[in-house]
Amino acid sequence: MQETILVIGSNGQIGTELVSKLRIIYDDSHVIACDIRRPDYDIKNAAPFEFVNVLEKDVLKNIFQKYKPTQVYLLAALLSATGEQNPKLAWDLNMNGLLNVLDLSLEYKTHKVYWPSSIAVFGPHSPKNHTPQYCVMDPNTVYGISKLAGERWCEYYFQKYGLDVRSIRYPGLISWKAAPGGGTTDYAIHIYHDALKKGSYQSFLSGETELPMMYMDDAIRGTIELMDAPAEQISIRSSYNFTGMSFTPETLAAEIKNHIPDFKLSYTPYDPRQAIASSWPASIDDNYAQKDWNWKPQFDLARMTEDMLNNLKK
Ligand code: VAH
Repeated sequence: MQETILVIGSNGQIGTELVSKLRIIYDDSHVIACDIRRPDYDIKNAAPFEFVNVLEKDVLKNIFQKYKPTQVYLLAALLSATGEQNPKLAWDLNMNGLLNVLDLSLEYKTHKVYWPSSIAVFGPHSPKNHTPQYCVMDPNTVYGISKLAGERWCEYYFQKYGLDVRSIRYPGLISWKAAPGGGTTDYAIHIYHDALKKGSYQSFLSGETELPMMYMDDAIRGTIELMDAPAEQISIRSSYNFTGMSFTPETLAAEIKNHIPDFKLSYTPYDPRQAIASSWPASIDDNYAQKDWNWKPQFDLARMTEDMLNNLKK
C-alpha cells in the first residue's frame, strides 16, 4: 500500500530531519512538507511543499482532500520559552492545531497520526528522577499544559473513535542541521556553536540543572520505529516517556573540553528559563517504550558531542 505522508511543521528542528528521513524511506513525491513559512531549500526543485497554517481548518481540509494522506505528523507548536512570551497563541496553536488535525484525520480515514508531546508535561510535584509513565503531572508552562491536554485528546480520539494516534514525550533534542525552536533546552545546542566559534559559552541554565536529553538521530529513528510498530504492540495512547540520556551544563562542558581543552563555560544572570527547567524531571523512566516497541538509544553524551562538533566544523 503506497503511503502518502503529510509533515506539518516541516521547517522546524524536528520536521527538517524527519522529512529528509521519510523521503529516503518512502517515495519523495509521497512525503509532503507543510509549513507556514517557506523552507530554506529551493522548493521549486524539491519534493512537494504546501503552505499550511494548521489553524486555518478550511485550508488544511483542502490539503487532506488533495493528498488523502495515510499518515500525518503534526509538529507545528510553540515551545516552552516562546510559549511563555505568548501564552494565548501557544495554547491556540498547540491545542486547536491538534484538534483540527485529529478531526480531519478521522474524516479522511488517515491510518496513523503522530503528534509529539514533551517531558514538559511533568511539573514541580512530579517525581524528579526516573520520572515514571504514570505520576502526578502539574505542568506550569502553557506549553506543558497544552501538551498534557493534547495527550488526553489523543487518547480520547483513540478510545472513542479508534483513530490510531501515536505520541512521544520528547526530552530536549539536540541537533546541528536545523535551528532550535525557542525551547528551554536550546542551551545544549548553542553551546556547541559557541564552543567552536568563541571557545566559550554563557549558559542561561545553572551548572547543576540536570535535564533529560537526546540526540536528534535517535529521536527521528525512535519516532519512525514507533510509527512502524504493529498497533497491537502500542499500549500507551496518551504519549510515551522517552529518553536518551541526562546531563547538566557542567557535564556537557566537561565533555566538550575533551575536544576543546580551553573551552570556558560561564553563566548568565538569572534567566526565566531556569524556572521552567527546574520544574522538569532530571531523568525519565521509558520502560514502556523499551517494552512495547523495543526502544534503545544509540547516542550517549560522548558520541553525540563528537558527532555534533564534527558536523558543525564542516
Ligand atoms: C523545549 N525543546 O525546551 C523543548 C522540549 C523538553 C524540552 O519540549 O521547550
